[in-house]
Amino acid sequence: MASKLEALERWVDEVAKLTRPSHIHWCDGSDDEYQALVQQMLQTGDLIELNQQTHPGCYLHRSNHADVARVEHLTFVCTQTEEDAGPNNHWMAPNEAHGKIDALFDGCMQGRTMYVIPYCMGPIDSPLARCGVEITDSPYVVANMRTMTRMGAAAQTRIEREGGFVKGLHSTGELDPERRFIMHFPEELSIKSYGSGYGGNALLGKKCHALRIASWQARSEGWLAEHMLIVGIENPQGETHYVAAAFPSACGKTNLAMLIPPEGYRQDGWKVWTIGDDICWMRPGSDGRLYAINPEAGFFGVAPGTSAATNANALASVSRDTIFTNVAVTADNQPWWEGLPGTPVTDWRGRPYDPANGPAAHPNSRFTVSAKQCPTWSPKAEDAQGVPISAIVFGGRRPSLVPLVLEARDWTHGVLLGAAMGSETTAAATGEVGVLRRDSMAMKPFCGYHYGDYFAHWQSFDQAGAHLPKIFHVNWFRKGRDGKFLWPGFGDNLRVLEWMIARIKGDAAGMETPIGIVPAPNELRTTGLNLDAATLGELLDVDHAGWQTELAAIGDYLHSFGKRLPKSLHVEQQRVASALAQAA
Ligand code: GTP
Ligand code: SPV
Ligand code: MN
Repeated sequence: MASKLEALERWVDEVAKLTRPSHIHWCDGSDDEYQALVQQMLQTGDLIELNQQTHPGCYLHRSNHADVARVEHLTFVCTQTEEDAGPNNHWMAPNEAHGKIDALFDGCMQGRTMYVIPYCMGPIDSPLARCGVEITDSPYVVANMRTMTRMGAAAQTRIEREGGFVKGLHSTGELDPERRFIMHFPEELSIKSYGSGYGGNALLGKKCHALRIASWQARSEGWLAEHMLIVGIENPQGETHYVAAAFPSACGKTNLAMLIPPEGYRQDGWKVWTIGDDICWMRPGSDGRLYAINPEAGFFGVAPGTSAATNANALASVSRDTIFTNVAVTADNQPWWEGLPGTPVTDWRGRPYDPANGPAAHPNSRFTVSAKQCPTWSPKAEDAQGVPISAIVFGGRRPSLVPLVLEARDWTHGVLLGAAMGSETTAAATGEVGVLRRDSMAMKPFCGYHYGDYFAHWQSFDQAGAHLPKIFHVNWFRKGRDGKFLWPGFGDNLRVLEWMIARIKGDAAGMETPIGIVPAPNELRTTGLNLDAATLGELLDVDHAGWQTELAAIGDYLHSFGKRLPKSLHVEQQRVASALAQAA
């Protein structure tokens, strides 16, 4: 019998003919392999050793200074018809795309080693998990993929058993922004990425596979691939509710996934369990509930703002065996970023630190660390069946208008809340920061197909026999007249999650408004918080006139998806708009 690895071997041969490497290395994912890669990168300067007394096993990578974030304008979804990619994606015809990018790959690995990385997204024995193979010429990518995925021999065995896998071809190329493309071929289950060594552009298991390609597969197979954290909230009675939350890039997923309960809550026995911080794959179980896995095995987290006060669990996680990318360094060679105590002496580009050059750490500087190093890592993260989801939460950076928390009346209203999401842009992608844009379900950069079809897919889960999670919308980022955040955020976000769980259990009445249900007076626990009644009122206020304008804008936005938008969302938008008109 022909080995099912033949397809893989054939593809590796094809790629080698095109890129012409001098060596081919099949990654087994072992410690020895990792250590050898680290030694090699220390020699080439790809990695810089950090203080091994304070940070054993920690290294710094400085990427090219023009290659520090995802590049949405160079990211394409290449479906046969433009319509299938939708107005939410940049599109190129598959033939044209292959031609353009293969010309760049031609001979690009001469004199270099080509690494073949078999990986599994999700627990290796999970029916929800999916495998892929990334071919790359970047040892930095190999090292990161080892932390971020189940990489190596076990994944290769699963591929041999199943046959199918997602093909990802990557080269750092010349790191020339003029010769850079991130291309997706969902119909071929393949990805080609050239000219960037950075995060979501280069670690193809993450955004390219686990979101853009997986969302396409999920649609035809009846599941969901989402840009969501997964966190378990254990109450003093010992019940754990799992929450999946979609916030756009750099809008608080990692922080919520590993939050530390406020003091009073800790004393009462509240606990938090981390399952995932960026991506969630979920599907209905036989009981009608949605079950979720985290397809990743590590965190590629935003460094700036991570501190003992905001995210002590992340800080503890990165105290050893971590790769830092584009952070600053202190006099005694410790990693440093804005938000940490101490003083930087060298900035992210390796220059002597000078405030005139901007922040010492790049605003999108990151840490790569195994999820197992997180003090709140949940053993359930390895559960092949996934965890049952009690609540889905949407949210974004909205300096005004959007209240702290809102509950959807039903699934369709919840899908509308997700579709209507807006958020200020962040440093996670190149381009202007702080611009408000629609980012439906936090998937604007990651949905591998037409948003109209995607909303219809979300709607398709609302069936007889389904026991779907309640849907909420949150906004930790409302600002007062002084420009400061009104809500303390971070650990105190548990107060909002507590209210959600009370709603799920039928223990809180809530208060109806035209745009959804908000906490009734005194339902949000604020003991121990330095928050006056007026500020709380502002956080929960529903400005009817402002929302009428917002609903009109949402209507226009939905309209842009044309015939593929499910009618039910139009109807829902009109229902909310007329409820607002009546209340005015
Ligand atoms: P990606 O990895 O890009 O998908 O980002 P993310 O959604 O995981 O965001 P992350 O948790 O890393 O937070 C991004 C930034 O927002 C950090 O600088 C945090 O300190 C800050 N942040 C997170 N949660 C809160 C919050 O509740 N309130 C405020 N004010 N800032 C927050
Ligand atoms: C994001 O931008 O949402 C990230 C970082 O999680 S990256 O892997 O670069 O996509
Ligand atoms: Mn993300």
